[in-house]
Amino acid sequence: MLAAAPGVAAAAPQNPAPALEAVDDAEAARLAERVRAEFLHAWSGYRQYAWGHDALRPLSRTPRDWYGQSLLMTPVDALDTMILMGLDEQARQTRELIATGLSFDKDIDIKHFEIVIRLLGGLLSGYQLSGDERLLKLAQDLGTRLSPAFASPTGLPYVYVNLRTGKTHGSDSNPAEAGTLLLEYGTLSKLSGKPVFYERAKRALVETYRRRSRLDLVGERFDVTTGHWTHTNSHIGARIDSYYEYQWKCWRLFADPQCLAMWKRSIAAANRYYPEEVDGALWYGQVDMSTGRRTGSEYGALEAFYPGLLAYSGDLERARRLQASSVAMWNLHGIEPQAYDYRRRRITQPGYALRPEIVESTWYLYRLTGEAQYRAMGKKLFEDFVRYCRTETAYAALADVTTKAQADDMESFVMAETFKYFYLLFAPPATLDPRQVVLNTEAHPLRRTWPAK
Ligand code: DMJ
Repeated sequence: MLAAAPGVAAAAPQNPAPALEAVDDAEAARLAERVRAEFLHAWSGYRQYAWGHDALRPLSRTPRDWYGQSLLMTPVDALDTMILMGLDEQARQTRELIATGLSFDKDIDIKHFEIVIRLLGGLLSGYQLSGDERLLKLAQDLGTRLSPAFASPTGLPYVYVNLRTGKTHGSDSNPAEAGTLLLEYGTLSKLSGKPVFYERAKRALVETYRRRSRLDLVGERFDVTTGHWTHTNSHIGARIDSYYEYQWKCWRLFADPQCLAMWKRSIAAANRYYPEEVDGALWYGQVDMSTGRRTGSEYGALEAFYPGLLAYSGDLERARRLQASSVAMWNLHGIEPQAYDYRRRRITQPGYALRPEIVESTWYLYRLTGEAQYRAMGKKLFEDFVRYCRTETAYAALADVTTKAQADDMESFVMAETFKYFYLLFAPPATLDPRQVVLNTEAHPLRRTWPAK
């Protein structure tokens, strides 16, 4: 019996997964072409109905701007995907739109974290892939305008900053928002020769880590002015997820030994306290950061990034097992929910926001193990994704994975991440080698072009 509504029992995901046929290289090449065509389908919808705006609302076919004025969120997020896909003409037009049409001199209070991972990350990778200096100039201007965010009594960044005045507000923040900044600001430092960007972002990560419990766990929310925890739930999901990701990736990109030291302690604690075995399957749930006491058994679309991170950092065994659980959760309804209670076997948040994390993990696992099962898995994910989320105009989120009712939303990360990871999974390996570049949390590839320490 499949769940009909949130809170209704779903089939057990421990049922054996249906056998998948291997994808050979010729089929992979065809799939890469299909992914490219579907990316173009979504892009043409954006072009036709939302050109110059932040995003497309795919059902009403209307544009959406996050702050009333556009920051070209979708074009900046999409640019490096176009370059990697060899969509040269689309990439050229998009680069021109950004270089001539994007200005940060706007009296708007923007969300620091989102703008860093999407725009700063996208401009830097766009610059590295195209050599267009105008993108680097925009990144420097943006980095400078965002910098007041760090001027709190603790060095933990405020949530909002005004792009024109530098005025900040919002002190209710979390480890993901404070700890997922260093790849972007650090790269900006290396490319601009201004160490201050690196230093501020590193301090934010260190200040978060410093506040860990004696179990080496962090909580879900803190106040940036006092530095005190306000919610002590600890897990790998929303508000914490990429705090782990950046400790490892900053070691990879910058060879900063402090990042490696933080990573080692953090990941050891995460792998000790979060996992649970249920009917032979491995899941990661919630615990209290101070006591390690279990507080919840939810796993979902965001948590599905973790197998990829485990694989990337060399822990293939855990990665394989947790990926099997992610895919089992996906297969319950042919699309994963935002959150699933694996003990009660209930969907607790039924939406699907076109999220990339499960595809991201599939790609890392395929590239790092070379095992055929991951390309086959990716093919199934892609077919389901197209079946349920494609619209006449573009792609739409699902309001409920059990009914497949669509929602009027196509986040820019679909263009930056979801299509990119699908493409990379099927494209020739030389398109992007995870051993040579580091992808930020929005899948913008960053390359070390500066001398190693
Ligand atoms: C993206 O903006 C980033 O991947 C972030 O780390 C988490 N959420 C979305 C995608 O789901």
